[in-house]
Amino acid sequence: MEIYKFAYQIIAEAGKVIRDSIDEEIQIETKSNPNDLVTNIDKETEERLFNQIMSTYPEHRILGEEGHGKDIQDTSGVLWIVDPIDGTLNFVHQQENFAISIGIYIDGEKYAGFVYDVMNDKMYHALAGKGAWLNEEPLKPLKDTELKTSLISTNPLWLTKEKLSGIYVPIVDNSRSTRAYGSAALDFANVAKGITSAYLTMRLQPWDFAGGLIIVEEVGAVVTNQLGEQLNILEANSILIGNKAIHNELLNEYFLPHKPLLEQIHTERFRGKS
Ligand code: 2AM
Ligand code: CA
Ligand code: CA
Ligand code: CA
Repeated sequence: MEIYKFAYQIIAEAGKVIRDSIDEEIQIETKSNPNDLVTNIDKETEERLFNQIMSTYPEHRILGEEGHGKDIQDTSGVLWIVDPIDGTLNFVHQQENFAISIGIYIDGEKYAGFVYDVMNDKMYHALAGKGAWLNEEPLKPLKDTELKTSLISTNPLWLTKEKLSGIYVPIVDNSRSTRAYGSAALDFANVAKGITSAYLTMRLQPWDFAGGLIIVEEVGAVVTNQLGEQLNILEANSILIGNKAIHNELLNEYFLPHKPLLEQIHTERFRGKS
């Protein structure tokens, strides 16, 4: 079976398993800090996807948030980048507004992206160069917008940071309004759908953006870090996505004027690290 159809099917099935068990008690553990949670469902979903991919395509490789492929250093062959639950805090507190996110890359080239809004049964998916869809419906090319008449999304945490507030506060202030959805993958899907015009955040991991990146690019969004640089799918980075006009406005009028600070932050946080 074509990899794309296979991926679609196992993601939809994994989502159904989560929906069917949504009222069951979950086991919650903390990771790096008291607000960084992981549940048995995050782990079981990654395990299920891993086992299905491996039994059908033993030669493929999988990088997942919850443990698989942490030693992967290169993009050769078919690489699946998996976030079994993106928006774990929403999953724990709301039992909705979370997604399964998968990006598939072949020898480092974009192949297919999936963001599955599990509780709403909305599958955002894209085949690189062929288009992007929400379930069966093609997503339309994005229209240009400007910040002052746009809804954007970010994580409010960045407004509380002393150095970064100088960059983030004017953006939030000059937007029509700012949203915080709590799932990076759904933030990408929302930009792809055109219901927000831009999404910006200081730090995402490869599994947060690998699927969404392919979907938004298919509808004409520009995807870079906050210095205007390309993302590397094996490295954490800052994120700036949006339709062409708002991406240009945000990059040139709000981020690049702070280039020395941003360079320093990127060097400290990301460069030379994986
Ligand atoms: P998660 O739910 O898969 O952990 C919340 O604003 C968004 O940021 C979610 O997509 C969440 O993914 C992600 N996130 C949470 N902690 C993060 C971290 N330390 N680095 C990068 N992304 C993170
Ligand atoms: Ca997590
Ligand atoms: Ca995530
Ligand atoms: Ca996750």
